[in-house]
Amino acid sequence: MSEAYAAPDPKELRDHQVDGPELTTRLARTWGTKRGLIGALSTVDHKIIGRRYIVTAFLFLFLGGLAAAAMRLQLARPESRLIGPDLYNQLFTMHGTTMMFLFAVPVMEAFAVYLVPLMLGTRNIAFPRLNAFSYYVYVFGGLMIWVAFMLNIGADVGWFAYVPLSGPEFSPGKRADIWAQMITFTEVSALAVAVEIVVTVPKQRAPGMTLDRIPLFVWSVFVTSFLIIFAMPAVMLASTFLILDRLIGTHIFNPAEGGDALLWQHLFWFFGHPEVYIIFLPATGMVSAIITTFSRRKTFGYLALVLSLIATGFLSFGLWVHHMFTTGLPQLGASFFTASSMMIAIPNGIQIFCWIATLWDGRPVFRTPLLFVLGFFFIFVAGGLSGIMLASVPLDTQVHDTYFVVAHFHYVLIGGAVFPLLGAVYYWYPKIVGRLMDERIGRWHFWLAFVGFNLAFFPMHITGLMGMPRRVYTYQHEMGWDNLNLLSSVGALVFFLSFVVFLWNVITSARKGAVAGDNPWQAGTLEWATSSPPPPQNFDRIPVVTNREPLWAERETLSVAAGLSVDNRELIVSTVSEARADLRESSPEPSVWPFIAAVATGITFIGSIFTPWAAVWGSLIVGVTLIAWFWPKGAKEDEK
Ligand code: HEM
Ligand SMILES: [Cu+2]
Repeated sequence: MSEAYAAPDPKELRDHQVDGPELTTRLARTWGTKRGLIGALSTVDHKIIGRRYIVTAFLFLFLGGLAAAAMRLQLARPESRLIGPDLYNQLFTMHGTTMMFLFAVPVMEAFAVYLVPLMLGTRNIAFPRLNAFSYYVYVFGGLMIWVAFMLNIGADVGWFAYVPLSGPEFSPGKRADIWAQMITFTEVSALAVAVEIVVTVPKQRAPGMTLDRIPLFVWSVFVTSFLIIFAMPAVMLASTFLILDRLIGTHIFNPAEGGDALLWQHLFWFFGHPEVYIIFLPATGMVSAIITTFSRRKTFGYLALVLSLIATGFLSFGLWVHHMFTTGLPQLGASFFTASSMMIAIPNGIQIFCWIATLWDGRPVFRTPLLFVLGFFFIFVAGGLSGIMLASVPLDTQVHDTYFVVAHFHYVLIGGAVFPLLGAVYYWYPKIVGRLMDERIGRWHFWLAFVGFNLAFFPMHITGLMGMPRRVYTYQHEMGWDNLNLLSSVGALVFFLSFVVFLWNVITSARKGAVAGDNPWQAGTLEWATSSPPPPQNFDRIPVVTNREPLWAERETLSVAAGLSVDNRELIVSTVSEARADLRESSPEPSVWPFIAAVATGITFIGSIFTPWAAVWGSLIVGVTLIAWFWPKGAKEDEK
């Protein structure tokens, strides 16, 4: 954008020329968000967008949880007639799709959008308008699939939508079309956020934040963003092929016409396996942050942790075939993927070792965030063990598509991601809201969640070994699975109850919690160097970093960089490895066009479910909104 290159006005006010409250109010005016609906829709503040993102993702968790509750209610008794097979198919599809596409990935990106600029000591994320756009796209995509479900045209082909079942022959009607377009659509949003992070992390770090001083949470979302950039296009390609097969009669997945049904599975799992790590890696970043702060000690093995993140990222792409062991692949290939599936246990093991060493060596303070991390250890290790069992072809062949698998991946997903995430909410809530969450209710929440979770999912290992297949809406009394299923359902109920307690804590603490102050946990990283909640400009002056935990090293005397404009949105662009301040660049102003562009994109995608021409006309409209979005407002200044 041209305004970025406008020559600085020598008369303009810089931040070393004003001080104290005047500096704060002037910067807040420059970076603030306008009041009213238009202001809310055009904001580009990463904190406002991040907060919305987090809340929206938790709303989708609630919807996905409702679907799970309905399933568990149905499965509580044998031969139950509560829910028929058709609705059950929709329920597990909605549950899986919502949890994976609308909750787990977005919530991690949401935390990144909120935290990364604060942790890096900068004033906004790179491409703030794209950030706004991606949030709206995410909301519209999620709404689209849930509205379809309410209208009884919900997807019913599973979150993996295997062809030919999801193809035109076996899934007539609009259900699979809606699913396919929603996937492509929401992944646009995931990709956009990944791109923002991949640029923000190397280029916008506070002066002095060299590569080995980047907080581990930032490293984790940085690596994750690359996984998103490489993995998501595979599933977008797959869903686009699917809609082409369904809508305009191509035969990409149709073997009878020279297509290939297995291609779907390869594309889907090339995305689907890294997906697990897209969810899990940011969670490890959260774990590292919490462990370091609450054991009051520098993270043990920082370099080993960073390298494990990167190694996990690479390895996760070599594993997709273990989801396809029963499709009759060549023997040698299967052996290779077995070996690499087991190999991924190595970096995971290293991470766990470093965390335990940090705790061991420190003086751990057992507050709620740390409790959730300990719960994570326990559940995740159990999930890892059943995973190693599944990585072997003979066992996988036995328990393939049974509840053993359901048990395994809930251990990994909930233990590996949801527990750290809940810890992260307790940990960063005071920064975001300005008040602490209640500790006593937090403990209740943790124990209900921990007990409920294990009660719900541990018995599924056994029902699975006893042969209960997944994705069945009922079973017969003669099979002998009654008691275990009832136990699972009761456990699920307790688990849900824990979320009610959680919600209660979140809501009441916003008004009645203890006022947090800047740094209630005495943490070491930069997000705690500003007030809680942070002002629109994040920092009055950009900190200069000489240490991995700057707030531990020089508590009161953090030095600062000076020279940024007070009345224009300027931020520091730094060099990639040494993070030397390189140049000043202006960050885009608020604009309502990303919102309008998202609406136009949404209409295009919905239209294309009904006619391929919508893609053509829609693109034209989207093009117009993009022109308005990028229209150079700074042209006037250039002329000066
Ligand atoms: C709130 C507690 C949860 C309960 C009680 C629950 C329960 C279930 C059940 C019973 C199924 C099996 C459906 C079937 O095969 O018939 C299932 C499938 C699944 N769950 Fe969950 N779940 C929960 C949370 C989650 C979370 C947090 C995630 C992801 C982050 C998740 C991801 C999935 C996936 C991907 C499937 C596979 C869906 C499919 O086969 O299409 N679940 N869940
Ligand atoms: Cu996998």
